Formats: sequence, structure tokens, C-alpha cells
Amino acid sequence: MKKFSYCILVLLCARSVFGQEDLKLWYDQPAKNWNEALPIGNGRLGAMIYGSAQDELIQLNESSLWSGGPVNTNPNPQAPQYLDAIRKALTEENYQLADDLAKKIQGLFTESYEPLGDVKLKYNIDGIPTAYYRDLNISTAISTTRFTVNGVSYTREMFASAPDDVIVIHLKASQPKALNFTVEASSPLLYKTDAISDHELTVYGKAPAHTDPSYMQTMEQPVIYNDPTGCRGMRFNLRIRIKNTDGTVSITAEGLEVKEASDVTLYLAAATSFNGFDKCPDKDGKNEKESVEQHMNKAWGKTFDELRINHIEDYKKYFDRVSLSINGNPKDETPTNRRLAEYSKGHADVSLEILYFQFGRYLLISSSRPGGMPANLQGIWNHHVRPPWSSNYTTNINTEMNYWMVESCNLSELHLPLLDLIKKLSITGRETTRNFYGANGWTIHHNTDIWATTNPVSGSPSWANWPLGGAWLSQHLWEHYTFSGDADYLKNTAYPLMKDAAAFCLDWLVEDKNGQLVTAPSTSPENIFITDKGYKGTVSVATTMDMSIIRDLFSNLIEASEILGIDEPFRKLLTEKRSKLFPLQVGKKGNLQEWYKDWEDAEPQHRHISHLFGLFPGREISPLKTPVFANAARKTLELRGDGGTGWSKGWKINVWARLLDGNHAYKLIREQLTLTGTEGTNYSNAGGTYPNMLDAHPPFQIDGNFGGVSGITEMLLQSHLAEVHLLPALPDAWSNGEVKGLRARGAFEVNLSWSKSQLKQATIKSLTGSICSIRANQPFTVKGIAIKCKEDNGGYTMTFPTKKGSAYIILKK
Ligand code: FUC
Repeated sequence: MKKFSYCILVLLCARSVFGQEDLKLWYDQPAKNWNEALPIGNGRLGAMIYGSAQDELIQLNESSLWSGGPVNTNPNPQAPQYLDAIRKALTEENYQLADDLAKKIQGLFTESYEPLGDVKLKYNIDGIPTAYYRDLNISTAISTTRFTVNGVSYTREMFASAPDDVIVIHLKASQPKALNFTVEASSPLLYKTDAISDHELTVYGKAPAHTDPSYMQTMEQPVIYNDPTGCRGMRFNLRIRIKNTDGTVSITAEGLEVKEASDVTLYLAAATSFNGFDKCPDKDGKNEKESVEQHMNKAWGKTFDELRINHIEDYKKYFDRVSLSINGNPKDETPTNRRLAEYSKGHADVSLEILYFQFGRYLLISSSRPGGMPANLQGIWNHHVRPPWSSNYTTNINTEMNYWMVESCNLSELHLPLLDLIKKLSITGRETTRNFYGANGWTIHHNTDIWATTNPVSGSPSWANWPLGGAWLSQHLWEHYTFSGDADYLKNTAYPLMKDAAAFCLDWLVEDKNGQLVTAPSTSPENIFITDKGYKGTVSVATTMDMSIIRDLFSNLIEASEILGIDEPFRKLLTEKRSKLFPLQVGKKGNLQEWYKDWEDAEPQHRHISHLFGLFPGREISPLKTPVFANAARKTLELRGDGGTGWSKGWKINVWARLLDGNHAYKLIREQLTLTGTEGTNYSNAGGTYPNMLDAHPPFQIDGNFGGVSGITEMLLQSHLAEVHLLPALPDAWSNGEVKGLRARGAFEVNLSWSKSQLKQATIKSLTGSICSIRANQPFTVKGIAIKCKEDNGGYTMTFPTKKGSAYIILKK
């Protein structure tokens, strides 16, 4: 007991330091649909909580539950023979033929992320619930529902515990014997339920052998369970065990029944037979029943209070690393959905913006944990058997966007699931480059899944035939190093994978008639050009995105090999090749050209801004170093407009921040936080935020949430130009504030405060003892450092050596 009181004291202290206890989403009505339900998760297990008083619905997910099995890496052995023909067509500027031939270099679709099941709690209560309240407290990662019926108060607390690997549901009534309810469990997949004992229910299930993407209507049977090979379609198991302090628990035909209790805890454990991307999930699968039993038995030995304390301690370890306050964090007691509605009408609510920022961090902590799968298109929360875009990993923007903020928001360990997936992709991706192009190295095309699919899928070449996913994902390997300064990781993990991704690029590049290195075929996801002859095409030569990604990879590798002092001949080769890469071009409208030629776009406001890769997430374009291209990028953004899907706006917040235009970035944050419809999946180009604060493409995609968090961080701190730029894009609306715990490249941890839109003080903690360059918009001094800051390109800079573990205080002069 003493130990627990001590823990609570520690937690309370941590809370008061950060003042983050008001970070709650809350509502005075139950959820009417999924976009109003509240997400909890421990990285592996996820739940959406609806909060109905009488008919509680808890929709469950498990992050390894996918359809399908290991990939066939050579589904189209004829593919390589078309490559020369496409290149010839492109040389002859026959874009139609190039488009047709690209479709011959395509393979199989990825599989789908599947829902696990639904748990229903049916309360036997007569009367209308009053004093209804439900929330998601993101400073503790606990969701609470409360209501009163006939003078009895009912409370439900739920959380997904990472340390104990179970979902915990604690139900209470304020009067003895008032808790009377049944527990039912089902699954949208193939399943059967069974009783393990009089207080334990189980669901055994099977995932489809194949699920066709929802956007393809090609198969009569889009969801197939039958698989004679035993190599497709994993098993899963869910168990619900009840601990009651009073009343009775029994098993009925429908499920479990609790009678005349007042305090009950439900333990939910789940697992699948997934045993690795290259193992048959059925015949060579893990024993999912054994896994569930282990999780359950481990948690079962602990009381609700113990589980709760473990959970909060574990969650806060990540969450409390960063705090943000703006303009004194005005309190707002309005339910979140109404707050969003008011905000959408133009009301100021900086605390809602802070909540959005921290909710994004909450979502990543809840959906991406070391050892598990990375956050997919919906994080870990999905209730569709054929989810939008298979709820997979779309690597031409969406997956990377999920992880843009992971390092800067001080969640570096949560990057590991993506970095681990990249390792697997390098294995299947090596076979893809060989089987589809006869090339070396590895790559991945526009999407992937738990099976590490890497081939070009079937469909429009504008998305299917984009082969630079490996090169883009390699940026994440590099960034994990630049933020942490972990040279062992760079040497042993990142560098070899990056080098192999570059090996593919080196093979993939060809010389154009001017001797410049270009990619051909080449697409600019997922846009369409119009040639001078009026042809609307997808496949051309050297799109700006292709060239920018390759330049980024080569530059990162050159730097890495210098840091490690290795591979000089390869470094020289990359340096030489980089100098021959087809360069950025400014088009006739003053814009950054998207295509090899200065063509028109079929859709001038297209949601993708692929050609701005060099501005963000790359570091090739900046107003400080390359003003000509930065101005062209700005023009491109003006022509594209501020519209777009949730993730598109998320990207635009980041690029406007990189253009050092905080007010424009802020305008987009406000648009991103516009309350949007709760029903349906209209696939429009509208963006917005659902009542549960999840991002709307629409439909729900989590990338917009994460992209928004990254954008807010980029407004407060940038470090991509080898200097720590304090408050680079502060909007007028955030005139006073403080942020603590952000990370910068060079392995620094940064606290910042500002008032009247000017830097007040910053503290930079050096994690590895590297050289630090600071940039601020006002003159500043560094305590204990005699050097003076100098005027530099519209701001002030200073460079000084740091000592590992020391903190440096920067004060406005
Ligand atoms: C890309 C986007 C779509 C959608 C999908 C998941 O293909 O162009 O808008 O976000 O990914």
C-alpha cells in the first residue's frame, strides 16, 4: 500500500509540473456512431468506447490482426521485360504508351487490417439516465463514463494497459446490488464464443485469407476465408474474465451475467497467431490461446488499483515529456463537440489547439509501441472488414506523416515499430526490385501491410507505379539518428539499409539526352499532367518528387558516411551522381515545377504536394538558404490552394511553417480543426475533425492528426538546417506561451518561453555534447558563453560547443 501512495505522490507532482491535468475530451451524450466514440490503446490492443448508459459498445482491435499471409514476391515474372519499352516510349514522348506499359509492371494488392470484435455491456436499469458524462483524459489515458439512474450513480473506467497488456474495465454503482448487466462478445470476422468458466467468456476467430481493397470492385467475393494451404488467414482469440467484489457472475447462452454487484472489473486479453511477416499464420502460427492465457494470468494477479497505477506510470513516462501552454491556457468547460463547433465558427480557443496537439501525442503513444506494428492508416482503430484503403500503410505520404512528429515530440522509442517494418520491407523489397526491374537494392511502392508487401499493386500508375517508398522511408532511419545522436544505431542499422535503398536508386536512374540523371518511368503521386498535345498522363520522366527524394537520400548517406568515417569510395560515387541529378525547376507561373516539363495539372488543386518534398519533410528548400526555390514553393502552394483532405492540410501546415509563415500555418490549423460530419465516408477533399477529434480525410485517417502535431512543432522549433531555430513561425494568435521537452536534431532537448510574440528564454540540454548552432529572430545571449550572436539572414545566430548532459540558457537581449 505504501508503494502505491508513493507512486500516486510522484504522479501528482509530475502533473503539477506540467499542469496538463485539464487535457480531456469530454461529452454530455453517448456516441451515436464510431466518429463520436473515444479511442484507447496500448499500441497492440485498441478500443473505441461508445459510452451508452444501457448498451455500452466497446469495439476492439488487435494490431496484428490482418487478412492474408506471406507475400508472393514474384507475382508477375513478365514485368522486367516492359521496362526498356517504357523508357523508349518516354524518350519518344509517347506518354500514352508509357501509361499502358506501366500497367504491365504491376502485381498484387496488399491485405487489410481487420477488426477484432465487439463487447457489449447491457445494463439492466429502468429509468432515464441523468447527469451523463463521458471523457477521455489524455493526461492519464483513461476514459470514464458516469451517469445516474433512479438516484444510483454508475461509473465505468477503461484503459488499455501496456505494461500488463490487457484492457481493463472497472464498473461501479454507488449503491449495493445496483450493478446488474450482461456481457456479450462477437466479431465481424468468422468466430464462435465459448465459456471458459462461470466468469470467463472467450471468442475464437479466423481472419480472412484475403480481403480485397474497398476501392476495388473486381472480385465477386471480396472477402475470402477458405484457404486450403493453411498459409493465409490467421486465428485470433479474445477472452473476457470478470472479477467481482460482491454479487454473482454466471454464464448464460448470450455471455456472462453479473447480478447484484456494486464493484466489478473486466479483464480483456486478446492475441492472434501472427508469427512474423514470412510465416504462415495458420499452420506455422503462434499459439494465440496460450498468448492470451499468459496475458490474462499475468494481469489477473493484480487488483484494479495496481493495474491502474502501472498503466498511468507507464503512459506518463512518454506523455509528460512535452508540455505546451499558450496565452495562459484559458479554461473551457464546454463539451468537446460543442467547443469544436464554436471553434469552427471562428471563436478563439487556444486550449483546444493545445488539446489537439497533445491528443496527437496521445494517439501515437496508444498506437505505436516498441516491438509492435507501426500505426497504420487508422492507427490501430478500425471497425470495417474492408476498411478504407485497407487501413494499410500508404507510403507515398500517409505512413511517413504518421511519424513526422515522433522524434521532435520526444517519443523516439515509438519510432521503432516503423523502423523495424523498414527492415522487413528491405527483405521483400530486394526481391521486388530484382523481380520487377532486374535491379539491385530494395524498395517499396505506394503501400504495404503486415506481410511487408512491396510490389507495385494493380491500378492507375499514378499511385501504383511509384517506386520510391524505400528511399523516402530511409529518411526515417536517418532522422532517428539525427535526433538521438546514436552513432551505433546509425552504423549498424540505419546506414546499411539506407545504402541498399540507394543501390536501387543508382540502378533506377538513367541519363537523359543532356547527360542528367533522371528517373523513367516516373510519377508524381497521385497527380495527372496534361501534355502540350492535351494528353492527360501519369507516367513521365524525373518528377520533382522523385529527384528530391533521391537527392535527400544521397545527401543523408554522404553525411552519414562522413560522420562514421567509412565508405569513402561510395561517398564519392554518391557525390558525383548527386551533382548530375535533374535539378529543381521554376515554372512559367513562378511555381516550383512538378514535372520534367512545364505542364499543366489535370487537377490544379490536387491534394498531394509531392513536389514540395524538398521543403518538407526534406531540407533542400528553405527561405534562408534557397530563397528562389522557397518563393517558387510558396507560389505552388498559392496555386494549389489551402483546400484538401485532412492529411493534405496536415502537410500544408508543415510546409507553411517551413516557409516561416506562422499565420498561414495557423489558418490551416483552424481549418483542420473544423468540425465535420459524423456519418458516412464521402471521400471528399474536405478535411476537418470529427467530434472525437480524429482526423477526417474524410473518412477517418489518423495521418492528419499526426501531421497537424508535426506542423505545430515546426511552428515552434525547426532544426533541419543544422541550426536550432527558436520560434521560426509563431503565429500572431499565440503571442505568449511556453513549450517544454521538444527535441531538435543534433540531440538537443529544448524548453522555450515567449511573450508578446518574442522569445523570452530557452533552455537547450545537450544529450551527446555536439556543436550547437542557435538561430532566433531577436538578438540573444547564452549564459556562461562569451560569444556574441551575429546578425544573419534576417535573424541572429550563434554557434558553440556543448558538453554532454549540460543545459544552456538562452535569453533575449
Ligand atoms: C493516398 C491519398 C488518398 C488516401 C490514401 C490512403 O492514396 O491520395 O487521398 O489518403 O492515400
